[in-house]
Amino acid sequence: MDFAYNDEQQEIIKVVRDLVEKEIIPYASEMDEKGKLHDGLLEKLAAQGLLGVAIPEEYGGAGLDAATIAAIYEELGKGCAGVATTVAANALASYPVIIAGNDDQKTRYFDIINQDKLAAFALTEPGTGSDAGSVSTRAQKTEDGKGYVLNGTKCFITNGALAEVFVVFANARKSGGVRGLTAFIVRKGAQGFTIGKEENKMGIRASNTTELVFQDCYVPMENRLGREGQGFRIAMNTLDAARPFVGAVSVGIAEAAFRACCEYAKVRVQFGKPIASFEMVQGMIADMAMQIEGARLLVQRACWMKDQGMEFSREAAIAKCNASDVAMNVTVNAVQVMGGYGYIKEYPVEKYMRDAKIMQIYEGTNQIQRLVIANKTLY
Ligand code: COS
Repeated sequence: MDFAYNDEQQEIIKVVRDLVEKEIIPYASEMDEKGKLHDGLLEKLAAQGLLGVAIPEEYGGAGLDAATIAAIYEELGKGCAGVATTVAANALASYPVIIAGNDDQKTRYFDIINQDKLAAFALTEPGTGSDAGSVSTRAQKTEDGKGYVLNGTKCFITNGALAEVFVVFANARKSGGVRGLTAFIVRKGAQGFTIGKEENKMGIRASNTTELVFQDCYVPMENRLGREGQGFRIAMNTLDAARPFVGAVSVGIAEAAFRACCEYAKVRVQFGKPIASFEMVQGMIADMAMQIEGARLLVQRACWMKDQGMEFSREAAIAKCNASDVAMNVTVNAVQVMGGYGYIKEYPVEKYMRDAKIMQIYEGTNQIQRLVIANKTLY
């Protein structure tokens, strides 16, 4: 067992940490306020290869293992979870193609991302959240059998208005159900495909979240990923792969909030002493430290299992669920330690608290994670 990052991982972490310190932290509050990325930031993230971390090397990506990707996302999470979400959505949208794409699809799709473009994963709909199999966007095969026509609306899609390319899940069976779910690659600007309303969110405000609307949108057969009806399995495998990364961003948020409140506790004097010297505050600090260390290890274990080629969907759910609960708990307590100063926007911890909340919701609510964990444990 080895708990240390190797030299290459340490080098990558250092590069990302520098980028976070110079290009993200100084603008995090402004991005949160404005609800968008700082001008030029995307290009800087792309220049470091951060949009293609999951893309295999033979297709021009970094081909990093999951453990290294998680370490990168933790660093980004420390800086701004909205930025981390934007970048991580590219990995989320890369996995369906890694899992089910043929050589031609991989070449075409990854070429787009390698040109510093964003991608998006479109599963969720207004009526389809936890029950992922209930997708009502319809994919009707054309009479000549050469393609499909998509009709329906997706919602809460990260990078919706920014992405150049999308993986869209639609049902090829009129009767619906998980066995009809099918995955498609759709390009921005495809006829019949428009970007709907942009959401005004509580947290991760630097990231872009929109609806996607498909009205008689034609998708050629060569853009279907895998077989008709294979979409549910592709979506589940993708979410398994991506969930530890939500855990990693959560650890980053928790770590940033933890550091901020520790620094504050050491200089905030009440009753003639720094509040860090009070045992009730120390108890909170110790609990936060234990939770963060544990969460990081569980994230890294899930990634390690994936990298070893082991079955890891239970561990992915554990990593995501635990780390996001930790992030919520730690950020709430960081605000508590900082009192009134924690509650105002002059300090970053209230943002961490807002950002942490979505980690318990997206890529499968923590109720769904617990369901997966219980089912995989019991049966
Ligand atoms: N990997 C591979 N296959 C999986 C799988 C996984 N992780 N989870 C389920 N499957 C397979 C099952 O084996 C089953 O296949 P068979 O019918 O051949 O046996 C099929 O998929 C249906 O599985 P199940 O009956 O368990 O599906 P449910 O409809 O009950 O849904 C949950 C299962 C709830 C786990 C799933 O819908 C889910 O993950 N929901 C959350 C969705 C989500 O994360 N949304 C976030 C938005 S996208 S960012």
